[in-house]
Amino acid sequence: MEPIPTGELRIANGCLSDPDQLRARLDEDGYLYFTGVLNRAAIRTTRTEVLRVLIEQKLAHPSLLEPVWAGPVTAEFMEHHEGPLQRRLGELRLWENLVACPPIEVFFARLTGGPTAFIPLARYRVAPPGGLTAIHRDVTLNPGFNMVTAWIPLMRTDLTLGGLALVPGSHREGIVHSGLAAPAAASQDCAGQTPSPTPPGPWLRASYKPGDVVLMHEALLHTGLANRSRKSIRLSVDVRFQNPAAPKAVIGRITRLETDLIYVRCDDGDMAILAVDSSTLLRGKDGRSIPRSDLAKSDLQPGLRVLAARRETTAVVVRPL
Ligand SMILES: O=C(O)CCC(=O)C(=O)O
Repeated sequence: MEPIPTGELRIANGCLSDPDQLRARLDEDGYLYFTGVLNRAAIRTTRTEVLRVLIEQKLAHPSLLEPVWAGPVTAEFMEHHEGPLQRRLGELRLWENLVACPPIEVFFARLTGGPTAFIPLARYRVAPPGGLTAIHRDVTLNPGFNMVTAWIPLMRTDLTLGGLALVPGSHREGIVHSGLAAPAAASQDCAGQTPSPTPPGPWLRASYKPGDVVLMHEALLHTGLANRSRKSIRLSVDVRFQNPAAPKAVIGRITRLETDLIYVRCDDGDMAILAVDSSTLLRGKDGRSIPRSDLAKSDLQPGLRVLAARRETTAVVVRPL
């Protein structure tokens, strides 16, 4: 069942100049909600580019002013169109350009105390009428990165359009790493994780505007509420970055496999040798988890680009990029 939000997110703008207060609030609530802090022109550019692709793919009516759904029903969209859409949006490097926009880069750098270590785990959320995102914690299928998610609305998002809702403090509940498989490629970052029944709240949300951003602890329970409009599409993007103290994510191409070892030539030129043990979450191209005994015949083969988190020499997660 979909949660019913009973309150509003607490605005953190007042703490922006106080890193200790920001850290304390993120530790306490598991989220930070800032309003009107991201450069609106850059947000508008991202939204226009996303909408252009939706129009190209015949999923939106051909008007760059308003995102109006022209695609199939949600289930069919998720099954057949979401994958190609994400791939196309990925090729355009929209989120990379967004966070590289100088005022936005400066905003994040101020929070992280230096250049922000974004990882390629971003996701464009395109919610057609009826569309929602299952309740989940980002860490479950992507453990080990020690990351924060930044949820960025690309348009005004009121209760009718749905959008992000979360349970404050839920990051402190203790996490179950399910190692669970995602049942389909469509929603690789949350499918298969819906706790049932709906966890008790309180669930909080806000009426979001372009320029707002919500930062979330990786273990915070959250969801994308259903888009209850008749024809409008809800657009947002979520980007993720690592805690500056975390071991740097491994990003590169697998060059060799040995029993319980994966060799990755990293984009920065380093060679990472990742040990695989019973705690490692190996994921295939469809998001499903791969039993360690199946590694040699899995998607994780030499030549494949991957993203991995490690604890010392042991891989926590290895997944295709
Ligand atoms: O926008 C949504 O639908 C949900 C966003 C989300 O789940 C996330 O940022 O991890």
